[in-house]
Parts: sequence; structure tokens; C-alpha cells
Amino acid sequence: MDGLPALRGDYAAAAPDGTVPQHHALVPPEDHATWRALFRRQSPLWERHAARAYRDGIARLDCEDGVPDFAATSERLRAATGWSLVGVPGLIPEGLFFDHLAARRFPVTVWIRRPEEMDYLEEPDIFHDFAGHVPLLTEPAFADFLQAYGELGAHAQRIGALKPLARLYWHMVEFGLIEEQGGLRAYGAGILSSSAETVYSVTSDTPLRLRFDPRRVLRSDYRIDDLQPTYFAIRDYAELFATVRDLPALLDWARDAEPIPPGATDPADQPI
Ligand code: HBI
Ligand code: FE
Repeated sequence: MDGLPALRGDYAAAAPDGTVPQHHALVPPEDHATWRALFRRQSPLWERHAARAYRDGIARLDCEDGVPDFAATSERLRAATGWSLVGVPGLIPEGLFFDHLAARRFPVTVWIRRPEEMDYLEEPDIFHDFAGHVPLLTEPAFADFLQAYGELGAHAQRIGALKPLARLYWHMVEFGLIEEQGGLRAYGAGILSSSAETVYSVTSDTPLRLRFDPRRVLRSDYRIDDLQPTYFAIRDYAELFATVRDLPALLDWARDAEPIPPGATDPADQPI
């Protein structure tokens, strides 16, 4: 179970909590090279389009030179916000995923994409999970939000409201924007791990950009196979934390509310 690094999609190697060891010392040189290539491509784009908290976070993690070591990163994260990282072989069942978040553990995929997958990958790899998600875990309000989000997973499952809960994760954790002094910036991991979407999300005239509204987000279906047709922008991360406080009641409501299809508009929308 902990001899060799888990291969891509090797779920049989996982412990009951869904985790696998990273075995950082055994990461091959070509994987470090893939990481550096992805990082070098994204850096100038992050400088221009990523939120301040993201830029501060990625600088603090000091991870440009190769696939980062989860143990060393966990030490830094623990000091910053009490989070740590665990390795996983890929997507894990949502119950286990929520349990890790509730315990301030972020599951990070241990393998990296192949060179021919630089531009697009259907499933999360270590570049998406680490470079996309982990920097924001240094932001205290976001860090508290994500733990509280995980704590609501079991409740949402019980009342049959996993779909609206997943929409909140998708639109705010994967594809969230933030209004900063000087303009709109991206903080979502799905955006910031994609070079095309990092530019598109904040500069293209094509997508809708709407002011964050919890009810709107909880009703909004999404597409997983293309650039997003709609983005939601917060003003600060405390807005997300405030939303989870009201989430039990909101989920009750959202379960029976009419879904809004991807890219559709609603009369109550507040475009930015
Ligand atoms: N597993 N490794 C991993 N990463 C995720 O982002 C993830 C997951 N399992 C379930 C899951 N996400 C979702 O159900 C989210 O929509 C909450
Ligand atoms: Fe993700």
C-alpha cells in the first residue's frame, strides 16, 4: 500500500480515507520538468490576472522549481491557516472529499499530466490541485469558508441537496472572480490552472460576469467541457464564509428551485 507511488487512477492503492502517499523523492525528472513548463507558462498570466491572495499565496509556497513536496507545504500551510495536504489518486468519492475539507485537509492528486496534455485535461492532476487550489488556502477567510463548506457535505447529502452544494463549489472555488482595486481578477482553481481560461475569464467580451449572489449560484447549472459561459465575482472572501452560515436554509430552498441553464440570464442578474 505504501511501496511505490500511486499510478494515475490507481484507486486500489488508496487507504479507506481515499488517500495515497506522495513519495516525493520518487517523482521522476520528467514530471518535475512538466511542472516547471506549466508553471513558467502560467506565471506571467497570474501576474496580470490572478487575485492578490492567490499571488501572495503561490509566492509563499515557493513551488516554481518542480513538483512540490506535500509534507513541506503542509508545514507552511499549518503555520498560515491550519490546513494540510493529503495525496489522492484522482477524484475521490464526495463523502470522503467533504470529510477531508471539514478536517482542514486538502486532497491533492499525486500524478501530473503527460506533455501532450499541457492545454487540457478532463480530470484534476497535481498542477490543477496544487497550483490551482492550494495558494488560496493561505487566505484566512477562504480557508475558513472551505472547512465550513466541507462540514455541510453530510447535511446536504441527507436532505438531497448535493447538486446545489456542488454548484457553489464549481462557481466559487473552481471558477470564482473577485473585484479588486484596479479591476476584476480570478481566484478560482479551474481558471488559474488553465492558460486559456486565465485570460478569457477576465478579458473576453463573450462570457457573462455577474455579481455574486448565493441564490443565483445555487441554481446555476454548469458545463464541465468548455470555457465557462458565466462567471460570478465576489468582493471579498468573507462573502463566501458568510454564505455558508446561511447555507442550511439556502440549500433547503435551492433543492426545489428552478435550475438556470449554463449561460442563461435571469431578470435579477447584476452584470459587472
Ligand atoms: N475529489 N480529488 C478530488 N477533488 C475534487 O475536487 C473533488 C473530489 N471528489 C468530489 C468532488 N470534488 C465534488 O463532489 C465537489 O463538487 C464538491
Ligand atoms: Fe479543482
